[in-house]
Amino acid sequence: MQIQESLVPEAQQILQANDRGGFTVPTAGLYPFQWLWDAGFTALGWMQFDEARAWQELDLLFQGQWSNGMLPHIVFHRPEATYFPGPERWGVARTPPTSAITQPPVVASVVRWMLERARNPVLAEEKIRSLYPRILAYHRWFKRERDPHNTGLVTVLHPWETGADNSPAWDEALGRVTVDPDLPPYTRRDTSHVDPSQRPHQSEYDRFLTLLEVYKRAGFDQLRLVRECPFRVASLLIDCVLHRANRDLLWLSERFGFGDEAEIAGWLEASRQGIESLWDEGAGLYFNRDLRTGQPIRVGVSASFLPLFAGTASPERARRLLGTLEAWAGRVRYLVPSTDPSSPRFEAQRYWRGPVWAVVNYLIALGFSEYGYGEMAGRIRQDTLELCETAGFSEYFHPLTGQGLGGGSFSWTAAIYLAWSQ
Ligand code: 9WN
Repeated sequence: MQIQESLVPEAQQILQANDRGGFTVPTAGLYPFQWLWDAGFTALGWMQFDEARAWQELDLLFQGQWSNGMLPHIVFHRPEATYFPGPERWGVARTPPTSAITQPPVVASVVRWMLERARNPVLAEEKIRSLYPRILAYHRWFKRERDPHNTGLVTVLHPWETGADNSPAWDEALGRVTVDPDLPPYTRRDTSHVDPSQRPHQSEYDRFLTLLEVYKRAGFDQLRLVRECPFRVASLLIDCVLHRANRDLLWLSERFGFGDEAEIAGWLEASRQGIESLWDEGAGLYFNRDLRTGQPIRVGVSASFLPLFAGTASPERARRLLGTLEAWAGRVRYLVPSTDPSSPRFEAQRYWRGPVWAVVNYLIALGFSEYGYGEMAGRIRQDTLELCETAGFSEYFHPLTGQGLGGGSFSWTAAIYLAWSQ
């Protein structure tokens, strides 16, 4: 399908309007700070028309990096009252303040894609030389503090870390978190910006906020939380994105002679086995895992296809995944719904329980394309572009009607449009 050229300037204008002087907010009001994986995709969008600004996005993201290497999921560069929970509730004493959890670690892959697209390779190399040690420290943190027993799978401590906050995959694991009877009172802000039918339930928010109190009581001690946190899952979104990011980090290490290849190759061998242990032969899909019970979480979600993006799946498993997605395609108009549309838990307009997300589509399409399934990759790309062209640059989209949902003028949706327009 031909790109409507007119939307390229509009997508660029969205990034410019959401620019707060070096970092880009996902959308004004609803999300007024810098988010980790949003920043990665947004940098890729900036790369299409302003390379210096693209690299700056990552520089500002790393202003939030902790001394132990952790890259937090939100950097609160400046105070804003339109979002909850803000820096006061997180209680992290550093400048700039941040949250205390992470998000899908897309940065190393984004850096590689930016280098491959760079028209100014001198600037790219200069930036990569400064970013590389910080990304390596971040990935070492994952290994040291979130996979201390070298299982090959990261322990995820909050649904927000997965990026897919209210996915039905987390229902039971989150349901087992007892709401803190002394939970300090709070007022949600998200439902003042977006129709509540498109957002998580109150019972989920009470548990999201309870987990913050758990971390604070533990002094943010990761090794303790990996043992004791009441919410502990293995998330395909985190594990597959991290695996791919480590492949790209290894590639950067080789290319620039940083010399870390052996260490990274060791991580990759463990995570390849970890991810492949999540395969379910009967379902023809990968499932997330509940790490408190050790049991697979048997609900198909869009992340179930990400071992293609990681590159860990065998050709046979890739073929099965294609068949599974073709079956899903028979039930929706637009790919890829965030939850299996035949699942009783599928909700077409509720956030991560059904809607289509452009960034996840980008990763899944790349995966299919790299396994030789160009037709499916093209279908996913075309659906995404069509959604933007008919509904605008929404946060997410209704998989049956194409209606735009959640926040509007959304940075990462515009960025994916730009990245796919070249
Ligand atoms: C919590 C910013 C973020 C995305 C997440 C998405 C949503 C936040 C929220 O918005 O999460 O991190 O408050 O709902 O789920 O993937 O990074 O766009």
